[in-house]
Amino acid sequence: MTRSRDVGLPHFAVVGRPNKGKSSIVATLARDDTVRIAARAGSTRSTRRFPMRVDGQVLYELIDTPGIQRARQMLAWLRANCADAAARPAAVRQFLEEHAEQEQFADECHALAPIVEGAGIIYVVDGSVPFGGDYEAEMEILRWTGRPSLALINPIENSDYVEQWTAGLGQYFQTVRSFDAHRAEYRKQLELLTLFGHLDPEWRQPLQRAVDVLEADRQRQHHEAGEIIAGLLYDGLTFTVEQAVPEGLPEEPVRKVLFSRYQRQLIKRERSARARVEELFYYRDLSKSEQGMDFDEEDLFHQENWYLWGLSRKQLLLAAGAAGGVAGGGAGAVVDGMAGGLLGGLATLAGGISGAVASTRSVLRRSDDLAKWTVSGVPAGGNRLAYGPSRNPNFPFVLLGRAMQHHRAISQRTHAVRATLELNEPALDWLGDKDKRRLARIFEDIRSGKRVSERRAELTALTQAWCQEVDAE
Ligand SMILES: Nc1nc2c(ncn2[C@@H]2O[C@H](COP(=O)(O)OP(=O)(O)OP(=O)(O)O)[C@@H](O)[C@H]2O)c(=O)[nH]1
Ligand SMILES: [Mg+2]
Repeated sequence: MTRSRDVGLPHFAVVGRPNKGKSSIVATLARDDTVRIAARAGSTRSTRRFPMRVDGQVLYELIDTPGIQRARQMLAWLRANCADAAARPAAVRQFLEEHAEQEQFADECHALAPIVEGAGIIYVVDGSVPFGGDYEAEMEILRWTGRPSLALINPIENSDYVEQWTAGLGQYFQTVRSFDAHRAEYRKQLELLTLFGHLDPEWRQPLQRAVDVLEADRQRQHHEAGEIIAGLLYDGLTFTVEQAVPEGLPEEPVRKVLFSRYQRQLIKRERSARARVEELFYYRDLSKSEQGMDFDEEDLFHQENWYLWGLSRKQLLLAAGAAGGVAGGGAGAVVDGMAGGLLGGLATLAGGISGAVASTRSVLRRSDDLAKWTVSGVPAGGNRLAYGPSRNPNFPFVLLGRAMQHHRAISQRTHAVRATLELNEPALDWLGDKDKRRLARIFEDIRSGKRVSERRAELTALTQAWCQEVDAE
C-alpha cells in the first residue's frame, strides 16, 4: 500500500486528551460518518487513517489517535535523555522505540508515531473547560517533535474558556483557531486546509489543490441535488397507476388498491430521492436506525400536516390564481376543497412545530382528492381504472418543501453528528411570492402536459439555484 508520507500527500494526526472531540474533527474533515465517536472517554483505542477522497483520488489524510494521558512522565523522560535542543525530534523517536512494548505508554506511542514519521499535528482542546498548566507537558512534547502544527479549540458544551485557551495555546502553537466539529461550516473547513498550507511549504500546493477540488465538488453536489429534486417533483406531478377491472366486478375495492399503490409508490420515490442526496453528500450510515430521521414518510399524504411543508391556503390561492384555472375547477374551488385538512393542521401549530410533527401518527385522516380518477372502456369488456396524475395544487409544493429542507439539513450537517436528523421547520418560508407564482405555473403546465421538457428544464434550473444558495447564507 502506498502510504501518504511516501508520496508527499498532506496527512495530519489529530491529537489531544481523551474525549476532546478528536474523532469528531477527523469525521468532519475527512467527511466520513463511520468514524467512531462516543460520549465515553477512551472510545478511540488505536490509530486509524481516514483518507479524504474525491472521485477516488486521495486529497489528504486524517489520522485519528487515542487520547494522551501520561505526558508529564513522558516529558520527564525526554528531558532526562536529551540535553541538546537540536536532538529533540530524535529523542521523541527514541522514546517511542524504547516504550513501544510498554502498556503504560501505549496511547502516547500510538498518538505520536505518525507524527515522528512526518504527519502534521492538529492539537485539540475543549473550550468549555478551563485551561490549566497541566496541559503544557503535552504541548511541549508536540513542540519537541518539530512538526508543523495548529491548535483547535472545540467548544463542546460552550465557549466560556475559548479566550483563555487562545492565550495559553498561543505560547506553543503558531496558529490557534476555534473550530466546532459538530457545527463547523463548510467554508471554515476549507480555511483550515489553507492555514495548514501556510505552515508547511511542502503541502501548500497539494492543499490549495484540495481546496479547489472540494469547492468544485460542493458545487457539483448542489447541482446534482437540484436535478434529483426537480426529477422527484416531475414524477410526483405525472405519476399514474392503473388497473383493469373485468366486467361485472365491483370497482370500489380496485379503487382502494390503486389509491394505496399510488401513495406507496410516491413515498418510495421520495425516499429514493432522499437516499440519493445523502449519498451525494457522502453519508453512508444515515439511513440506519441509530441515526434515523425524525421524519414520518407517511406524512407525505397527511394533508393535516401539509402546512409544515407546502403553502398556506392564502399563499396557495395567490400562487395558483396566477397559474390560471387549476384543474379546470378554478384555483379557488380546488383550494377550498382541500382547505379542511389544511386548516385542521393549523390548529396543531399552536402546540409548536415539533410537537405537531411528533403527533402526526395520531392524525390519520387521508384524502383521495390528490389526483384524478379516469375510467375507460376496454375492448375485451370491463373497464380500465386509472388514478393520477396529481391535481392538487399544494402537493408539488409539499414535495418541494420536504426535499429542500432535507437537502439543507444534509448539506449543513457535519459527518461528526450522530444525532437524529431533524426536519421540523416550516419548509417553504424562504420562497418568495414571485417564485411561488412561477412554480405554480410550471407545475400546472407539467401536470397538463404543456411545454413539458421546457418546463422541466426551468424547474431544474430553479431547484439547482436554491440548492447552491445554502452556502451563500
Ligand atoms: N456538542 C458538541 N459535542 C461534541 C463536539 N465535539 C465532540 N463532541 C462530543 O464529545 C464526545 C467525545 O467526542 P469524540 O470525538 O469521540 O472525542 P475524542 O477526543 O475522539 O475521544 P476519545 O477517542 O475517547 O479520546 C462525543 O459525545 C461527541 O459527540 C462539538 O463540537 N459539539
Ligand atoms: Mg476518539
